[in-house]
Amino acid sequence: MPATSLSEYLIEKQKKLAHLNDGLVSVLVDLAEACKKTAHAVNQGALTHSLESLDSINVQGEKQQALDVISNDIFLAFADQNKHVAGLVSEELPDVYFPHHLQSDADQFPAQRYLLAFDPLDGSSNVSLNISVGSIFSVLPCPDAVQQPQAQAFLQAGKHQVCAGYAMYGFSTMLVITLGDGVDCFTLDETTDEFVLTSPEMKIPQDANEFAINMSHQRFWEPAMQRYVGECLQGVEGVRKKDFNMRWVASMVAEVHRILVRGGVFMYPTDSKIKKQGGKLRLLYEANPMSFIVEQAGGASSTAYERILDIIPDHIHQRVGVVLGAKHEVELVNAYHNR
Ligand code: AHM
Ligand code: MG
Repeated sequence: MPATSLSEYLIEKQKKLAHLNDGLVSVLVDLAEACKKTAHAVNQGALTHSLESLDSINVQGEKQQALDVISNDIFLAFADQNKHVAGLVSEELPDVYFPHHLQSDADQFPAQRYLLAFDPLDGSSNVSLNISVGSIFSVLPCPDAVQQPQAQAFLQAGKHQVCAGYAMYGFSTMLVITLGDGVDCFTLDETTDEFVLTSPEMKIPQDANEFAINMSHQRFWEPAMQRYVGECLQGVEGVRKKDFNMRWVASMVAEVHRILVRGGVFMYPTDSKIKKQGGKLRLLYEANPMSFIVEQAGGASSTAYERILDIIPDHIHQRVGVVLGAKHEVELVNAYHNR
């Protein structure tokens, strides 16, 4: 059977999904192009001196890497020329960004308009180590018929996303997307510069024997999280009656991809150290898109207390605790926390 390209896939999906209009297709095609360009920048690595840290600090209070800025500029450039993008928020920008096309063509905007939220380079503390990093994106409907939707327009629960995805820059560049109709994975064929469908209909098994958490924060965890991980560590002799493996890449894209490929559960819970800020991971462009993907693959996603996709955000850079992956494991974590 001939390989299915991303464009062929989208034509087929348009026949099936009412919400997949030409505007949304063009946004998704541009996001895929931005991911290709970012992959190229990441692959060039030390050759272009892009693996260095900068002196600048982003809105999150984190030191920026040169590649954080390069990848952010790549995504902005694509949004600047796509009339279906009404505004965006990025991990690297303090406020809502309005694409240039809005300024140049003030009176005309199309009916099909979307809001983008993205992390242009997630896991960027890994770039100097040549460990996989990725880009994460979320597409929301634009609720207002106003030219420049303000931050309030982005404060929609994640269940309203019309599309979410990530690209992983690893041995090969992969693009994983959901349009609310399952999860499909594409691999970039560098000989044709096209994304080709390689793993359709990815599914996460409901049970797991692998967990991912940064164990160095153990002393700050809530008792319920101590209990859950403690029971995993007891192994076959303990209450869970099975051995668990553990992984921590410190790159959420790589962790979620592993869970889609071979199952497991990923946790970055809130704890006594980061409670004030709500957690480590950002709701709009990390937790929400990954939760949409995981749920569409048959998994579950919560803060350890509530479903992430139900949360109505307070502000665009809100942070939350994240527990996602195998449904039965997430349910167990929730049960321990909600007791
Ligand atoms: P980033 O967006 O600044 O890269 O931060 C998010 C990353 C996630 O990819 C990963 O799960 C987590 O931070 C790792 O954090 P830690 O270094 O605390 O283990
Ligand atoms: Mg990130």
